[in-house]
Amino acid sequence: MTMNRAKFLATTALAVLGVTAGAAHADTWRYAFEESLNEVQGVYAQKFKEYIEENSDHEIQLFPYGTLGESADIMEQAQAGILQFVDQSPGFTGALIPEAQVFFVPYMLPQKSDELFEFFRTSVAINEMFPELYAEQGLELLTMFPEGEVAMTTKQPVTGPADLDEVKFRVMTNPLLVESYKAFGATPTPLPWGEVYGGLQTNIIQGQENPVFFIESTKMYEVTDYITFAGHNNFTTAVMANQKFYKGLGDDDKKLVQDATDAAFEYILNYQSGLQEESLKKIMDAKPSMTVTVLTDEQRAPFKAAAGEVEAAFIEMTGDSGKKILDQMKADIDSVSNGS
Ligand code: 6CS
Repeated sequence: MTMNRAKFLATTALAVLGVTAGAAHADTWRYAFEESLNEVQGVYAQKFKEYIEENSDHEIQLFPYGTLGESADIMEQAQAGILQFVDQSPGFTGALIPEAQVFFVPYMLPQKSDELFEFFRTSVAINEMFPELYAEQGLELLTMFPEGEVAMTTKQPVTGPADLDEVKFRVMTNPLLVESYKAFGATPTPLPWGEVYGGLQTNIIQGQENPVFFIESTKMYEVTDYITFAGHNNFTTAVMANQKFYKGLGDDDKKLVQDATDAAFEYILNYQSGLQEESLKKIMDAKPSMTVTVLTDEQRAPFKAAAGEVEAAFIEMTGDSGKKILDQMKADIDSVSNGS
């Protein structure tokens, strides 16, 4: 057999297998997240999928909340390489990466959305320091993005910490959130998401916090009567890839994943414009008796005063490494707040 014929046969065999020299494989990648398809994480994931599929032969399979378990389950699956991509919020990552709890120091993140978005785009802590910490857990941190201001929903009115006395308040399974709600005067109760609606219904817990879109879509308003804005935080989430998978990608696929991440990031920030107002309106239409309160500066003051205590607890939990992240976050926030 001449070389030309051998080459012809080999090329034909590869073509039959769907492989041509230099072309990328068409793979199926699995991506799980903590919300449903039409909630913020799901909208982000759909945009990511759309970008990947429009710009390559790869396919993304999406696994919304509940299809593969709770947040802790999908994280384990991503670390094990069963999933290529996962969205897990720092609210659940605290046990694995204690520094990720920094997002629960109250009143730290900017409140104005343009400053908040610019902070997420430019933060050295998020874009340079956190990736190293996630890498230690076998994860490639692709992005972090905000999902909206968190509001408390409770069965009784809240105008100050005294109103949270004896209130069993559900928090994500995160030691610093426990400290935060202790400092706010409540009895914090860490629970996975799946237990929250039933817990409120049966009065095992009497309060919880979440962004308004989530309070609406998950019908938290059915089992609570008051929504209170204390302005203490914005819900942050994070998207990661299994690191072994990511490192094994060719340069073109790595760029594809990065570009899809960036496209979905900008999309999800725009998507959130007006979302809180729309969601509040839907809640009020569904339950006109719901009471919505935006605390005044004076009413917020005692919650703000608790922030120092929470920050001290964070440093105690995380030591030098946490302090460096906290200092960098503050510097990143200052630079967007000062417009420099
Ligand atoms: O509170 C929680 O557990 C959930 N909240 C949001 C906004 N997303 C996912 C998370 O599980």
